[in-house]
Amino acid sequence: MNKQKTLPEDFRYLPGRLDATAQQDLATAIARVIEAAPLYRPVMPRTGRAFSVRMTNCGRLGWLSDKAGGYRYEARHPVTGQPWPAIPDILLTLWADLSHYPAPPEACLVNHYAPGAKLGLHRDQDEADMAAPVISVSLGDDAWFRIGGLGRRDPTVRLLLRSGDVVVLAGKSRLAYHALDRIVAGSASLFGEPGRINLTLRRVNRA
Ligand code: MD3
Ligand code: FE
Repeated sequence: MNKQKTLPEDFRYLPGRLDATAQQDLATAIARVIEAAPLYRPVMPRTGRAFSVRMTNCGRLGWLSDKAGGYRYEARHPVTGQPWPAIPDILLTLWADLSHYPAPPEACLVNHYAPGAKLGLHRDQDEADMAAPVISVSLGDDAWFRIGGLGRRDPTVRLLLRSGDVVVLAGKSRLAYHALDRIVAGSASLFGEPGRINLTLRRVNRA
């Protein structure tokens, strides 16, 4: 008997969905997003402990977390107080092609992993509309990702996410526990420096 886990149902892994040119165009568009809405380091509710990942957003709504208010979506950047910049067209097209959802994404969370950064095991459950998928796009260095089931202690399966890979979390995989264990610093040359950016397209409210 083995407890080898398989990927959850309704989890779509699309390796190399974006070619080198599309990755470069998207990296340029995200650099502009970061100029308007600088990366910042969120802190966890109650403990005030800082995330190792830096974050920002584009779209009407952005995900954030702080000590007093906890996890939530807000229309403005917590440091600049400005509305988030628009979601780049490349990402809107990707959502239209892959989401099977009748409305555009409201939020795009931008996660930046410097060498050593990680994201612990969690579920994404701050959205009111669980019928919409989450779509993830990886850029830059390779990263070891882990996904399990609906229970925190369910077995997990490891996947190396590489630049240009797209993952669609729909249906039964939408509430699966997952983690980003580590990046493989220096494995890609897209940014001219070590690091990884992950973009997650999200629907927050019901369409
Ligand atoms: C599975 N991001 O932002 S992307 C997150 O690489 C997050 O930055 C990781 O987990 C990263 O919440 C993983 C793949 C991913 C994204 C969302 C999911 C997997 C997911 C939502 C539900 C289940
Ligand atoms: Fe997540």
